[in-house]
Amino acid sequence: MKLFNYWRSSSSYRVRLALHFKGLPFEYVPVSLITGEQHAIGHRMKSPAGYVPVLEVDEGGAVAHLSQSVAIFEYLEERYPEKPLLPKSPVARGQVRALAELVNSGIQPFHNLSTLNHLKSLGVDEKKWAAHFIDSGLAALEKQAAPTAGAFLFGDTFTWADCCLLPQLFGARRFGGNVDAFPLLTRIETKCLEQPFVKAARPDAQPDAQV
Ligand SMILES: N[C@@H](CCC(=O)N[C@@H](CS)C(=O)NCC(=O)O)C(=O)O
Repeated sequence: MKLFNYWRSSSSYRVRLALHFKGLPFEYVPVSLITGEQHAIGHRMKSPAGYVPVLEVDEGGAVAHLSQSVAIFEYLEERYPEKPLLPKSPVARGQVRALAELVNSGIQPFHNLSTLNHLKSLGVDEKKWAAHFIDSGLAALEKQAAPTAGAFLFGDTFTWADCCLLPQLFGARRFGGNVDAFPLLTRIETKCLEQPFVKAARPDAQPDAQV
């Protein structure tokens, strides 16, 4: 598998977490969002929206390009079920998916690069906009996770919810968010960061990192 991604992109970080958790080898292909490589024709053929991550998979010679981190989670879960990132019961699976979607569709799109660039062009203070949605989204996540959290965001094993949490807190700090306001989320982040597979997926450990 090849992962077209960018070290600081939160959706890319989510997929790296899933791949490293499952112990799946992959080739890291950097796509710089700073120099605009996501808009190059070659990349647009893989992701017409011009987004990372894109996972290239080769199923017996049939090459496919999967975009959207949660759709990639689904593929990895079905294709490599041995180390699951979802619990067993249908209700628990729904709850984990809901936590992941709170981040995926309820927070990240509001601070995506193209969203912020467009807001800026309209004269909106894009940093205030981003901070608002990050803070309100994390507040909702803290509340929604509380009844079912354990050592991790859902129960006592690492799930898709954690794959979304870590990059979102990383992004929140980038945008100056006050993550200390969310003690449950930061407690779980500390636990996650102790895991060796998480260390390998972190933005600062990637070959294109500029830290
Ligand atoms: N919902 C998508 C989001 C993909 C996405 O928004 N990627 C961002 C980086 S995190 C991107 O490529 N942005 C480039 C741009 O906006 O120009 C996912 O989960 O993969």
